[in-house]
Amino acid sequence: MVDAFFPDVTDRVPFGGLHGADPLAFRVYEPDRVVLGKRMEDHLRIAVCLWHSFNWPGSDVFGVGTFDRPWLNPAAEPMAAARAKLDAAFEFLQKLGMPYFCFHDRDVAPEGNSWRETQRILDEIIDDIGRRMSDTGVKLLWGTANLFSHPRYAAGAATNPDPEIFAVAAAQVKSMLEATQRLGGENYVLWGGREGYESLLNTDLAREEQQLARFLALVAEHKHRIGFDGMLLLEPKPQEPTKHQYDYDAATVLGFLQRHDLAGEYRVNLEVNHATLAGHSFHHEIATAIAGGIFGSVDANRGDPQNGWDTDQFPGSVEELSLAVYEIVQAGGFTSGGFNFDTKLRRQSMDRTDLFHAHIGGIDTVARSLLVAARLIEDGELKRLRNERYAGWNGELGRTLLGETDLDAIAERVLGGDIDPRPVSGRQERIENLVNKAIWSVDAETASVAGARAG
Ligand code: XUL
Ligand code: CO
Repeated sequence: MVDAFFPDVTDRVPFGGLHGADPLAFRVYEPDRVVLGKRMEDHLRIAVCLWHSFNWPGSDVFGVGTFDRPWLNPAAEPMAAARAKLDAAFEFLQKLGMPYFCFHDRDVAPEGNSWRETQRILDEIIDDIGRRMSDTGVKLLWGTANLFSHPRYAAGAATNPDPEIFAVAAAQVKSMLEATQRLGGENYVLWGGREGYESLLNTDLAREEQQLARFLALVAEHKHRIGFDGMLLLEPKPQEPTKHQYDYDAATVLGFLQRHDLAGEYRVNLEVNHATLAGHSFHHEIATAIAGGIFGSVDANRGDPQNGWDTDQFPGSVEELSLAVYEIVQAGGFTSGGFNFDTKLRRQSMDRTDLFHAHIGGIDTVARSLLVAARLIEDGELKRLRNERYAGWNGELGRTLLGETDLDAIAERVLGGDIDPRPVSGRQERIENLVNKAIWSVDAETASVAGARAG
């Protein structure tokens, strides 16, 4: 392999097992390990994101970039820099051995001086990406358009008070949706970065909702016109950068889709830290989307319990992810979705090699969560206890209540005395113990089996 940008990692990151001495080896993630009859890689469908990992210099609101990223040198010629960035990203993807990546149009292609020039640049870069994909076998999990960085989008894209900005955003999504299709992308994501408000004093909520629905209907119509067969995914987030974003959480998105007859067209891409910002657990967001029939894909990361903003840290908590992965696997697993690492290094992690350490640890956390989920499914007790709790609904009374009856008939049965309910335990602590047991037993097994396998 070429060692242009990541000389500390000379070959593909190996599996080293729990006791392996190499910090640049996976301790749990083994793509070919079969879990519940399916390869780990096929369960998880992991993607690396190009924005935080390759297009962000480590700047924050108080300071400039700190990262060692030669391809982001502002003095470089823009097209040469864009190609160097792709060299770095594909070298990383190959060495990390992940099957997928995700990107925004603006992560890879700078804007030109006119819309026409911007299109020409994007076209050229998309061809370049296509060549690298066929050279390496890396695939595109999803593409998306950046409708939030340029000053024109300060007041939103689809929900902007100016229809000219709606039009530019629509043209941008059309071209990025088509680029995603050209690259064989498996999904297309719309995160409403600035679709929300800063102040209600200058905002017409009803009008902005209509605009957003119209925009999404146009995108869905175009998807069918061009025959793109991936899923369209909305990414809920409650706030940041705006004070309030319309795609607040999974339940809000579901209600919006149903109000506008779009529920058959869109599903959701759920992000861990966005769930935290909305005051939910990630488990809640996943379960809500599955129950509502709109679950699609995941952006893996985590927040910091002490911060109220989107820190996008690499996943580190098996407790947080296991139950979400349990719901996903239990519901049949991903179709075209996957685990996209929408994750940022800390600003002090300035070495290029830090990107490897961060992804390796995060991927191992997701892999361990899959093993815990599989343990819970194989054990069956969690499902059995939950089913048992609702068993009455399968009986005659339950079926009658959900079928043909009315309040008079129900009240008559209650008066007749054959209904005499006795409260029963929800057994929450017993069930929580089951989850902990699965985590501990996977840890014990990882220590022995994976250690032995690594030799
Ligand atoms: C922002 C965020 C985005 C989307 C893609 O919080 O998550 O990066 O995933 O636009
Ligand atoms: Co995201």
